[in-house]
Amino acid sequence: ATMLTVNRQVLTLDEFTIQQLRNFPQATGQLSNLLRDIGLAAKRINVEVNKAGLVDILGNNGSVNVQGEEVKKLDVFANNQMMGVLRHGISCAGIGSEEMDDVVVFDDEVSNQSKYVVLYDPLDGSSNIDVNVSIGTIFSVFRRTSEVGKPCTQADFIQKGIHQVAAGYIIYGSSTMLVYATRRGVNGFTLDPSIGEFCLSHPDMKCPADGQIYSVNHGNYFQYEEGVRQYITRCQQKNETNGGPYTQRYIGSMVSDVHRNLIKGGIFMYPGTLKKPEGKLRLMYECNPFAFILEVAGGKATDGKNRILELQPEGLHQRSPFFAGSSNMMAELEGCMAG
Ligand code: P6P
Repeated sequence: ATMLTVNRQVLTLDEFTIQQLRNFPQATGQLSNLLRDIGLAAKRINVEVNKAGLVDILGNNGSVNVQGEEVKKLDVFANNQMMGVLRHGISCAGIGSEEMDDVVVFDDEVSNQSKYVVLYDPLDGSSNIDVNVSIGTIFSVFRRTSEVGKPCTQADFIQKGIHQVAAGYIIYGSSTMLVYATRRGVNGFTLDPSIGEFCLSHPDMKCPADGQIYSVNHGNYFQYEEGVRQYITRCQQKNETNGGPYTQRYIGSMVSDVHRNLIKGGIFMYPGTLKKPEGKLRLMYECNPFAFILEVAGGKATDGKNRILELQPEGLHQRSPFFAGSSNMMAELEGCMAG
């Protein structure tokens, strides 16, 4: 059983991951180290994100990333923080980032001995930075398939989501939270600035099977396929007699929308459109991590037809339509999509 407190103190992330290690002696501790490293990067990113409004760190730095999007300085900073802690740690052989065309193989003596690789979006929702809307960091951890001791390879990163060892996100919101899942469960930690530690605030998170919140960008409504439009209409027609009324919430920051639905129940949709049939969200470092977290918490995640975690990736930055959240809401959506 997981202790929630030690001597009546709330467990910190470090104590929690070490406790997990004690409960599973066969573990090498590499994953615990990795999660602590990510927690450190998150604390450093959090400091800069909370400096909203200071010109020197906000605004565009003029460059454009592999997605063709204007890069904001905070994106670059967050990317460098994640890469820095993972490269200097002892548990990661290389990384793939939303901000960089190709994977970065660390290829040094210690890193090559690591059994994990990490994919991440260092600061998702960066278009929200300048308007002070909550943003987040998303990460996905795979066990490498290449030989430990040698440099990792591109193939180590292009794996089905079902093979993720862990996945999580940090949300820089009214409080700063780190949520991560392994097969054993989903746990949420809230940053306590007075001690600079993430503390276990949401043990064993579960996504309610039912919800009354649907999240979608109505601006694209007439570009969505018929089944999606039919489901949206159903949401709008819910009332006290059929499990409603529903409310529509769309923050435009995936981490915020999915985090709220994970806690309260709900469904998040980023469907394909006529212009972008594959949708906008990235499979490897947005859809896969959230699909893993939601499934461990009892929810579901599909591309409209297939389970996200079963999709065979082709490339690092490919997109996928994304529907995810409460299992009963997903079942109703699937009924509409089946036509
Ligand atoms: P749209 C933010 O830019 C992001 O990548 C996700 O965080 C968010 O869910 C989505 O795009 C919003 O996209 O097209 O609805 O503005």
